[in-house]
Amino acid sequence: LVTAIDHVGIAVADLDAAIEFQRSTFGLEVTHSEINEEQGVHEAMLRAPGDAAGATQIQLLAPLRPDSAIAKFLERNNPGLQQLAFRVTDVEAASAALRAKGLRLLYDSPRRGTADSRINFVHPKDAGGVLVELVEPAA
Ligand code: MC0
Repeated sequence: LVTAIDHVGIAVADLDAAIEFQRSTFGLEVTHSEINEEQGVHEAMLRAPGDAAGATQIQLLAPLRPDSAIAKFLERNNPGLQQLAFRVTDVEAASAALRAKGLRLLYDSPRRGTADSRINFVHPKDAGGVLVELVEPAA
């Protein structure tokens, strides 16, 4: 089902401060940044300098508004790991396969994720307490 670990998402209050921390402390580099209105996030993707394209990245997620998933997460947990994202080749097929195993998917049909990927999520209560994202990268 899963072809790679696409990224690990960290909820942060201040995106610029978090990028600077990852850069100056661990030497990570920003590869991409965007605002996703539907998800209510301003996000940045970072990678280790020695990694090839397609390697697992770190995603920093800052809230755009108080009613967003990230704002709610920060209120409840403070900054920290918010999600684990698995890469798949077909997000609809992967979601259907997981539904057939009795797992709850958050969306009936995929939504738009980073860089025009198509995404869905497995409810954390059905995935060992971890919010699992399924990512089908843009063609
Ligand atoms: C909530 N829970 C979590 C969790 N969020 N557990 C692990 N990891 C998380 N991130 C737990 C709560 O503590 C609670 O446990 C239980 O799940 C259900 O909580 P709830 O009150 O019913 O639900 P909410 O309101 O906390 O929402 C959780 C939910 C939400 C996962 C449904 O965050 C959501 O819709 N997430 C999907 C969208 C998202 O995360 N967007 C931001 C990233 P107890 O034990 O207290 O019952 S956007 C993104 O990722 C895009 C840009 C991309 O990568 O392409």
